[in-house]
Amino acid sequence: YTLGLATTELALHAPSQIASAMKTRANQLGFNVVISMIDNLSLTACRAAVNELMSQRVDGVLINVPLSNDDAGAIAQLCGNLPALFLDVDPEADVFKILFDPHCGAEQGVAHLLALGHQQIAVLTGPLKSISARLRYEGWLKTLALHDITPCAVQHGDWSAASGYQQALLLLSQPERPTAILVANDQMALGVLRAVHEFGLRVPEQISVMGYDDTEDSAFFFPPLTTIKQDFRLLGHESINRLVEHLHTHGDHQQSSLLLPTSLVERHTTA
Ligand code: IPT
Repeated sequence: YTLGLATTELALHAPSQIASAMKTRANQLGFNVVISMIDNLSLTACRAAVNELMSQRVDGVLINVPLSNDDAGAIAQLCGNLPALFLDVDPEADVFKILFDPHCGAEQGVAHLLALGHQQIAVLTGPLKSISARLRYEGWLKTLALHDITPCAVQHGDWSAASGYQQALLLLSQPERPTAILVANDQMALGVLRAVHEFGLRVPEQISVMGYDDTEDSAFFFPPLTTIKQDFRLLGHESINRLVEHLHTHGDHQQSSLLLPTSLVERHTTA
């Protein structure tokens, strides 16, 4: 078999580590994976990527592109009989999917900060065009609201370290300084750490920083990043297994979706 991966920007750490894990698992099973990368977050770009894979006659596709329920439906329709497994959709989306539970991850990050006694919590979300960024943000707000807390400041980044740096400068310039910042991914947290250091603040003594992803390098940030782990190796492994199983059974089995858990990795940016 040849499998196709339609993916969002591979310059980002998470999608590249996911693609790498998929390649590794596919190789073990003797399959090839061809990749088509979208250049902007739009349904048009995703359609183009899937069309490119179909023209290469792949036997199944993996779609790691953030899609709303309607857009996921449109892509599933475009795929027709070709098996398509989605990796970045709403857990409620009515498609064949494998996802990390966004509610679980958001809840774990907030719970950790609350347990440490934080009340002045700022949030830095991912790009709101991304369904996962929206779900993490909603999960944070919901969990904070259960404790009668609203974020003391909110900014939106684009997943990059540069945006984390820029948005953190804004968060830190507000009159009411947060004692903790919830960040929607580790790359932005990297930029946040630089901004915090430039403000002369000590992490974690004066301000805590919570990441999300636990990508390969996060244990080597300074200080080592406390974060919510999404096990990308497991995701890559399971997604290939599921898609291949689906091909073998000719889709006879009900397409069973999988929701993977996240976990808190406590390092040294929270106190
Ligand atoms: C998600 C990452 O958590 C985030 O850091 C960013 O890289 C994003 O991907 C890019 O789309 S993981 C995804 C499987 C929800």
